[in-house]
Amino acid sequence: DKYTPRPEHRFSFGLWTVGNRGRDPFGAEVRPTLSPVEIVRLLAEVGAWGVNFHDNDLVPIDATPQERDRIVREFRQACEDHGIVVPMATVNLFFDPVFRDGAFTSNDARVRAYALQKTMRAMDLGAELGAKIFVLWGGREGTETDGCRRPDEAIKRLRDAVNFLCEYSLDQGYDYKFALEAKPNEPRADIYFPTTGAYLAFIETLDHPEMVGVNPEVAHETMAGLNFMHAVAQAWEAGKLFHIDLNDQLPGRYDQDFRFGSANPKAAFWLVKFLEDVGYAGPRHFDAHAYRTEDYEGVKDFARGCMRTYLILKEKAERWNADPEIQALLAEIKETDGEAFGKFSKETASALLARQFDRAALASKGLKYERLDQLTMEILLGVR
Ligand code: ASC
Ligand code: MN
Ligand code: MN
Ligand code: MN
Repeated sequence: DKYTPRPEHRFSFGLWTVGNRGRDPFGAEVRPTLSPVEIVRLLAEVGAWGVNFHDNDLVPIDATPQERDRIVREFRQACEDHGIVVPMATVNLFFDPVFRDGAFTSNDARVRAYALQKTMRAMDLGAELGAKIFVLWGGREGTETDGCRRPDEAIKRLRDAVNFLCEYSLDQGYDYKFALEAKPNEPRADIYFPTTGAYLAFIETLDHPEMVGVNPEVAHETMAGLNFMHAVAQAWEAGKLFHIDLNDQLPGRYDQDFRFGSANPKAAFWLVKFLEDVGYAGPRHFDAHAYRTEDYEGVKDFARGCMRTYLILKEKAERWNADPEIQALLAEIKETDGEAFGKFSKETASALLARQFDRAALASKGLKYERLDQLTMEILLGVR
């Protein structure tokens, strides 16, 4: 039907998402391991377009070069057999104990060097499989005690690492776009660069700012108590929305990574509407996982649900854009939305200084946003 995912929707999942085994800080795995090849088969079955991975989702950290080559060969074959592409790759700089106090920002220069080497190898791996986007999520780049280092030192270390990696990508001809992913906390008590906006400011200080953008995640911005769509809009407006991690999250909780749209469907609606209205053409990546209650079939329900909800909300956005009453309200709002002051000149400035404003009149008109929002709700609730 019309909610069936198709390749042009560019829906992707990480190996670690549908492959998530339900382990949490209080309990062990509840689902068996799926091999990368089995995950590719599952993704094809549910109708996804792409698969992404951290280096070690695909190749175990201690694999020999021979094992690596066999794994890559089999994975590539599975992707070809099932028509699944690899749009993005990333590096795991958080799981191994060596990164317990950070990777690129560690105080130990040997750890920083190892993190860089591991990332270069992950870039090699991604490039071999066709990835054009490389995500960096610094899960361990943070602190429990700020006695350990000054945060501005951490910023300098991260800059040195990203600059090095940009040069490596250029030198190898990989043509990567890097996408930096913010998160405020978890697994560290505090993580550096807690929001997408923080990364947007940092990017401008790099040697190759044009190669680096952001990968905002619904859950992460929501954990910080922020409006995710606003963060996405800022990234988009800056030309920096290189990738996106879709999932869902209730504010004030642990990192939930719920099925897309399942916690706050209204926020998900505004997000989908934004992405579709502006014509975002990148991958729609789901960085989420099934509830711990689920078995293999439940994992498929989870994955299908992410994509189906996206497509339902996309249809709702089209309905919103075509709704005559909503359009009439928007036209009313737009009525006095013209140029406010133009470009600065001595003339425009003195004209503006001389202008009289009737504040009371300006403040007296009802804006009908209650009506606008109720119409939105009725579309979302399926009665309009
Ligand atoms: C990533 C990414 C995250 C984390 C997390 C790992 O690469 O985007 O949010 O790693 O999903 O479990
Ligand atoms: Mn998350
Ligand atoms: Mn993520
Ligand atoms: Mn995550």
